[in-house]
Amino acid sequence: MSKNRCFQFSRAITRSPAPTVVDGLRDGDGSDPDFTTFQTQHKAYIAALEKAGVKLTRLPQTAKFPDSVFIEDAAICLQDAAIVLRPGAPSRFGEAEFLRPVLEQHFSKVIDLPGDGTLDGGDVLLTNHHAFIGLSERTNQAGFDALASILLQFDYQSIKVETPSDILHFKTDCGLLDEGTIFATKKLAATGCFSDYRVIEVPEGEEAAANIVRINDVVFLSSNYPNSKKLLQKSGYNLVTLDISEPAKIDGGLSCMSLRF
Ligand code: CIR
Repeated sequence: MSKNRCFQFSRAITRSPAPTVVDGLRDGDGSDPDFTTFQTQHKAYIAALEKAGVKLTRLPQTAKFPDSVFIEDAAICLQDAAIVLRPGAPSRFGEAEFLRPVLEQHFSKVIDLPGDGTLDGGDVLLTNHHAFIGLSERTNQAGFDALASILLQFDYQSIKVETPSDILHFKTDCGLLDEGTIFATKKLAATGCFSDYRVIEVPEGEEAAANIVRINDVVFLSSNYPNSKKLLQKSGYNLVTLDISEPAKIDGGLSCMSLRF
């Protein structure tokens, strides 16, 4: 096991947005993303991944699944194995099976989530030894049980968290900064789930900045959150800021647009 399997990555998988992304699921009735701007922002995200040192597998757009650009929700990639999930939203259910052949090209072991529970990758935060798994509208107890038993084989102890009900995914409100530090909203930190970790709280009013992603030496942060930027820079992190205004219109963040391993 490498020392920091939670953020040292050599590869990543992404999927290009399809024009149907404008029909992506969202909480509430916010405006549709602009497809052209979405594409531009996705390209910048891809360039940043490559600059961070990962070799990319870029999958083509899939009009059939409007939310498939948010590839993180369909699978979990570990060092030696991938887990095909069962996303909790009916329109996203087929994304996981659709991704399976690609995972088979990269991993000798591809495991299907057993049982009939549902679980979105956005509800799972991996550290070196723990898997925080948030119960949410998408992830249920059966999904938690199934994933926790698989992850145990790979030396992850799972920690179940009741995600506060107005948060879509567990990772909507947190992200890993380093092996011992988590950036989290006050609301999520208040659940007490991160008691074994140092928590840097997202500045008040900038909760949407919480979904950061650490890749090798850099931390991706959404642009337009100046207080978060200042705080993380002061704390010694090397930041890359990315404009994700269009994914954000359909509740997408930085972590969900790639699978890293
Ligand atoms: C959805 O509601 O499923 C998508 N529109 C957004 C998914 C974002 N995924 C994530 O944060 N892991």
